Amino acid sequence: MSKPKIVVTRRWPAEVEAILSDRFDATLNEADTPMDAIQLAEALATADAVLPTVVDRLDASVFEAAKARGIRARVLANFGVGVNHIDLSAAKAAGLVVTNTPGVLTDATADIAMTLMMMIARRAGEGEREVRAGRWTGWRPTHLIGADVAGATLGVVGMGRIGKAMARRCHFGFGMKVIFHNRSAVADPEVPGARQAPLEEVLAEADFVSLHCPGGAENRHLINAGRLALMKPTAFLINTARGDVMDEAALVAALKAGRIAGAGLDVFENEPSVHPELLTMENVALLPHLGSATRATRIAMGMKALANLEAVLEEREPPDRVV
Ligand code: 8YV
Repeated sequence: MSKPKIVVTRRWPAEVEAILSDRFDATLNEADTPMDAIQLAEALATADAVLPTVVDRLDASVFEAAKARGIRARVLANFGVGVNHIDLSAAKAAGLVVTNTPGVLTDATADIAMTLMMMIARRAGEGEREVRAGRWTGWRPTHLIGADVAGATLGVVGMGRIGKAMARRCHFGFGMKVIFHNRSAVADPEVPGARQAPLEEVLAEADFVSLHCPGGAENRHLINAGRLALMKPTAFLINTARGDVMDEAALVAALKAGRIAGAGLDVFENEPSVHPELLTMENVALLPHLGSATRATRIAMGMKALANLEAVLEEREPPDRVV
């Protein structure tokens, strides 16, 4: 019996690619270049499964183009938890199961949110740039004074797995208070004293607001000019969720006007481009979407996608079905 045909849209960890090549007739992306809409439609029309990542824009037109040729694929086993790059209703209508990889990237992503929080609170990027540029003139009492995290209030927007992991780190590790917003009631926030509140209240009270809600239409520009205006001028915004959750132009305007103190960003509205004014701001820390970028996490993500893919192709219910 011939092996099922799969298309892996980007390079995956070598350990996982080896398993995929062994078990499937796998087309790997040796050059690791992003696939365009035509290539994605071709993959859906010719393979039994497609394994995309966040950079593959699987919108309705891609499914239409594939349908015109006849869709062969039965599953989109996404490498990652966020699926806002996939038009889920178009995928479902095209007869595809969509799966993701929740759970395995929780700690790695919360760690990057922590990294950004510390970078912006203690002006680490600014200080590092100064040292590297040979501009450091020596210690002085008023040099690069930052903000304390101990005793400060963390505001979590989206108290799912990653939001809770961030809250635990901040509370148990750094002695921070936690207030959070979540669209449904959270029975166990896993942090003593953590209080669920409307978004506006969280924004107004927090010293560090950290975004952990899904991207996509429902949360597009959730953090807009009006909501940024609710934050304290001394408060910082951290985004490790999705770029479209915040209005990047409104964020730039708020930073320029000093309406908030700074921002730590791992995700952007139009990755990999970053609003040019953000690049010039010292009170902003910028990372290239590193949330899940640890070796063990990326392998675990690949193995989870593999388990989902195999389940669908073997006509079992996949562990992480999205639609
Ligand atoms: C991934 C992420 O690296 O899982 C997610 O939603 O944002 C990242 O951790 C990326 O999405 C891979 O597709």
